[in-house]
Formats: sequence, structure tokens, C-alpha cells
Amino acid sequence: MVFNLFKKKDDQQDKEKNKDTLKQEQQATAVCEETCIEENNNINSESDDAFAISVGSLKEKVSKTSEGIVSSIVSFATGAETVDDDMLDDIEDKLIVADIGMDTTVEVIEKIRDKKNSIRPDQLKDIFKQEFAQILKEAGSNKINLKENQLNIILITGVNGVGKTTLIGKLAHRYKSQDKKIIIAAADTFRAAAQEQLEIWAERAGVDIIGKYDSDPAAVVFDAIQKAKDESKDILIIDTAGRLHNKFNLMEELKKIKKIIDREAPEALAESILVIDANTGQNGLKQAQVFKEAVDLTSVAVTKLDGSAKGGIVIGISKELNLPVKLIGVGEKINDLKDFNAEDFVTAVFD
Ligand SMILES: Nc1nc2c(ncn2[C@@H]2O[C@H](COP(=O)(O)OP(=O)(O)OP(=O)(O)O)[C@@H](O)[C@H]2O)c(=O)[nH]1
Ligand SMILES: [Mg+2]
Repeated sequence: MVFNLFKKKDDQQDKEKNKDTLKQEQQATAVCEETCIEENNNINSESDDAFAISVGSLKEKVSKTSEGIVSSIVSFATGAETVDDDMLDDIEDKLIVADIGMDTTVEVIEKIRDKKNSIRPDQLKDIFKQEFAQILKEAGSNKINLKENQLNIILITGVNGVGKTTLIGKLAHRYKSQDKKIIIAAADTFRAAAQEQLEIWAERAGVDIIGKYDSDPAAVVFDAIQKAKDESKDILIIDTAGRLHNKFNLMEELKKIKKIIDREAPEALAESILVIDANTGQNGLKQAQVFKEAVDLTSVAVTKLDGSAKGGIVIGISKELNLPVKLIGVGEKINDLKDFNAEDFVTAVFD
């Protein structure tokens, strides 16, 4: 009873939030109709380029991350005649603050410490750049894995508020503009507002959606797979809950969803993507470990990279989870989901 009361209140608040968000978006659209004609034209006439981000724009988005990582390396190195242990200790502290990850930072610093007598301080920036580029490369290809002429399932997971639903809306829009047949499964069935939010995105992207509030998430996924097969869809994107009310265990629910996919469409799971908010820092790494075990992650999407000073997490995730980052969220608009390009990322951060 008490549980239901809380649940109702929670849902009501979510609904109000959705209404507010929708209203704000409608207002923004009205303003946009007058001022963003060019931008809207881009939305309607997308080529693959709409999903790429130029190094210049990326540089702008990761400027705070760049400041945290590169400025510290440069400032400690400037004016120094040799690379010494104190300098490397100071840089180490800054890299940890930039959320590159403790293990990754220590490993890179120790590697550089071993050769400190044979390098000059002014070479440090480039050496770090190469080390980080290597880490990103070793994590695997950054390209989303999609096969032609078959169903591709993309499972999206992550803790609450990281940007899963927004990312799904943006992805659906992307693939729709490439003439793919798409269906979204609203498997976050625990909040009515979650379903509504996804419906808004599905409508905006012009794609099908299946799901029912308060039903079993794994059953929604089962129905979605059948429908996707019956209607020869190219892509099924599955939204999941980020938090559950106490009596449910999120990881158990996610494992059930994964089991249904493995049973009903064993060849179809194209990507199991964990969404991480760039601002979550080290918590993001811990979350990722848990999800990796539950749903067999294949890659990571880092959202809210715009304005975050903690974008170093991109490097930490690649190294410590051995998972490639494939997508980055750089804003709240429909076109603000970009393909991650490791080389461009290090260039944007370092140059
Ligand atoms: N600045 C910025 N905001 C983002 C980005 N991606 C998502 N957001 C915002 O983050 C907030 C949460 O996004 P949702 O998509 O609802 O997150 P979610 O993971 O589905 O949340 P739950 O369903 O509660 O688990 C929204 O206000 C989004 O507009 C991004 O790349 N940049
Ligand atoms: Mg959501």
C-alpha cells in the first residue's frame, strides 16, 4: 500500500516532468522555426555526415576535459629541464581528477616514468597523446555493428538519468533517415512516464513502438522480437529501466531480457550498449562492471560530453573495461548523437 502510494507519487512527478519537458521543447521548436531553419534543413536531409562531428566542434565540446588533462601536463612541463618523479606525480593527480581512471592513470604514468631519463618535458604532451590513442585503439572498433538483410537488436542499458531514452530517440531518428525499418521496445515498464517519454521520441522519429506500462519487461521484449520478425524490421532498439522500485532487482530483470533475446533471436543481438553520463566519473566505471556481467556489453555510449570536465572517462572505460566507446552524446537535440572517432577525440583533447 505504502509502496503503491510512493509509486503513484513518483509517476505523477514524472508525468509532470514529461509535460514540462514537452512544453519546453514545443517552445524551443517555435523559436527554432524562426531562427534555426538551416539546422532543421540539416535534420531533414541527413547524410552519414550528420552523425560525424568535426574535430573543431568536438574540440569545443570537450574543452573542459582538455583543460583538465592537457593544461596540467603542459603547465607542469613548461620551464622544466628534465622529467622528474615529482612532475609525474603532479600530472598523475590531475589525470585522476579528470577521471581517466586510477588503474589507467597509474599504468600510463609508470610506463612514462620508466623512460623519464630519455625524454624531454616538451615531449610529454605528445607522449601522453600517443598512449591514450593506443588505449582507445586497443579497445576495439568504434563502428556500430549492424548487419544487412537481417534483424539487428540494440539493447540499451544504464542507470537512471544517464540519457538512455534520449539516445534511443536520436538513434531511431538516425536509422530512420537511412531508410531502415525500426521498432522500439519500451521495456522500462515500471514508470508510465518512461513509456510516454519514449512514445514522444518514437513519434518524433516516425518509428513504431511497442510496450505496456506495468507489464513484465522481458515479455515486452518477447513481443517486440516477434513483431520485428513478422514485419521484417531491420532494427529493434530496446529501452530499459535505470532504477526499479525496491522489490525488483534491476540486474535480474536485465538478465531476463538478455535471456529472451538469446533464446528468441540468438543471432540478432548487434550491440549491447551501456550508456554512461560523462559527469558520473568513477561511479560510471563501477556501474559498467556490473552491467557488463549482466548483459554482456559490447560497447559504451558516453552522453553529456558537452560541458563535462570529466570526459577522461572515455579513456578509462576503454582501458579498464576493454569496451570500445561507439557513440557520444553532445547535447539534447535530436542531432546531438555522434559517432565516436578515437583519433579525432585525442586530437580534440590534445591539439
Ligand atoms: N547536455 C546533454 N544532455 C543530455 C544528453 N543526453 C541526454 N541528456 C539529458 O539528460 C536527461 C535524462 O535523459 P533520459 O534520456 O531521460 O535518461 P534515461 O537514462 O532514459 O533516464 P531514466 O529513464 O530515468 O533511467 C534529459 O534531460 C536529457 O535531455 C547529452 O548528450 N547532453
Ligand atoms: Mg529512460
